[in-house]
Amino acid sequence: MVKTTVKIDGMACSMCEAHVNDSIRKAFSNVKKVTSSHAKGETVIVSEAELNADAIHAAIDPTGYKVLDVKSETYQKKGLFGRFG
Ligand SMILES: [Cu+2]
Repeated sequence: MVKTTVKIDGMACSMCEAHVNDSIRKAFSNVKKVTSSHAKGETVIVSEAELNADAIHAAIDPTGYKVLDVKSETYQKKGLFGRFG
């Protein structure tokens, strides 16, 4: 799993967040989870494979919001039993 953090300029409310989330879900079929925050100006995407940064731009650009930065990292779900291991 890969966690992608996208810095996005222009989101002002929860409607904007929903708009961005929808665009990401439409653009990528392997997205498990997408969460946007207009307060932080970022969208966090969890997907099975790394997302192409150009494709993220292509998905967000038409919405009118601006992608400032895309960062990917390996995502490990912290299991309940992790602390005992
Ligand atoms: Cu809005």
